[in-house]
Amino acid sequence: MDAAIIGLPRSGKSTLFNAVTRGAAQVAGYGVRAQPNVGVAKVADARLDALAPIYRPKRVVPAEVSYIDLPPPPEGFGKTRGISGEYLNHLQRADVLVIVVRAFDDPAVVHVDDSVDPLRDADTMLLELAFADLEIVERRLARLADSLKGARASERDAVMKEQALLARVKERLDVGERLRGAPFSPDDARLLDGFGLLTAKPVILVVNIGEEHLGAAAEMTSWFDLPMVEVAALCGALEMDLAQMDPAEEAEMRQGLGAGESGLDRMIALSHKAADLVTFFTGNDNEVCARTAPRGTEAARAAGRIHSDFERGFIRAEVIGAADLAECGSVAEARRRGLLRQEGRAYQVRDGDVLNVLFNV
Ligand SMILES: Nc1nc2c(ncn2[C@@H]2O[C@H](COP(=O)(O)OP(=O)(O)OP(=O)(O)O)[C@@H](O)[C@H]2O)c(=O)[nH]1
Ligand SMILES: [Mg+2]
Repeated sequence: MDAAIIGLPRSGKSTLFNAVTRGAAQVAGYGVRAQPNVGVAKVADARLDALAPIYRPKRVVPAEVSYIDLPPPPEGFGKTRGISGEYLNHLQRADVLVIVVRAFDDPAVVHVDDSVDPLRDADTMLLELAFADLEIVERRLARLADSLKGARASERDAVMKEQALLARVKERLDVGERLRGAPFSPDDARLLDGFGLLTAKPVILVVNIGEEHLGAAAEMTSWFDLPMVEVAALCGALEMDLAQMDPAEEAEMRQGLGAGESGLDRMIALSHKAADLVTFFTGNDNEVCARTAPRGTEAARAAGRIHSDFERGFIRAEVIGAADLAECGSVAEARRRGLLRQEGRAYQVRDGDVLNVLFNV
């Protein structure tokens, strides 16, 4: 799964990127950098931790989210066509958009709009996404109008249907509504998928707060009443420092600071949730893995994500909920209690399933 981190200049994108990926991207860049930063974050999952003692594996492998940290586009935001070209391509490729807004006070860090106002900045960024979509839709509508001129009667129907759909899309965008959650028929949704519209993507808003506001993080998330947007508040600078420490030291620091549950873990979990993935687990004495698949994925296909042989030679899967297995303490005990379900290739994998794939190639 790919998430793109975007936001106004100096909102803390690279800081957040370093925190989630435990990376060392350049912070306090000046907005102009040739290459985006790319890295991977591990998804913390208590269920995976609970499964480890059952298999006593050599490795415990968490699910991952790929993050790309994009420098603001050279044209800047706040005007139409801010998002275009290569920048647009990056955003179109992402499964989830993470918008960082600045809420920390620091006179040494200049804000592009001269004042700290996370609500305004969130609106600015969401508006930019809508502008980018309007561009795409209007360009396509112009092309369709052209193609209608020389079209044969047999082609006109399809063109006019697309025109009508895009007109509906434009109407929504014009009144400031995003496409995420819009009631389109499956056929229309499929057609729209091909356009890579940004407001159709899940959005996570990260409110980058100062250390002094850590106690009010939960309250600050409630300021943002944005439909279909998940909000997480965290202190980017602090999370970046914590990410460089070893786990024990980090836990101690968190406790001392009252930083509580990691805003970062919450953000990564939200990225995951927003993309509507289910997490399932596999285990043996070599490794215990958390893996992801789009909701509704059938068992054989999910098994193919583990190894292509598993899909080709899929016979059936033994399935048990991770919590049930952890409670049993061993696979043998789960079997004894009759808790292992036998599921066929069309079984839709559920969040939290532990899968043992039986296959034959
Ligand atoms: N006090 C404070 N400063 C922060 C925080 N997060 C980021 N900063 C500072 O803000 C400045 C910009 O941070 P970056 O992470 O480089 O921001 P960016 O959005 O990647 O910036 P550009 O890539 O230039 O657009 C740096 O000086 C950071 O140290 C924070 O939570 N608290
Ligand atoms: Mg940066």
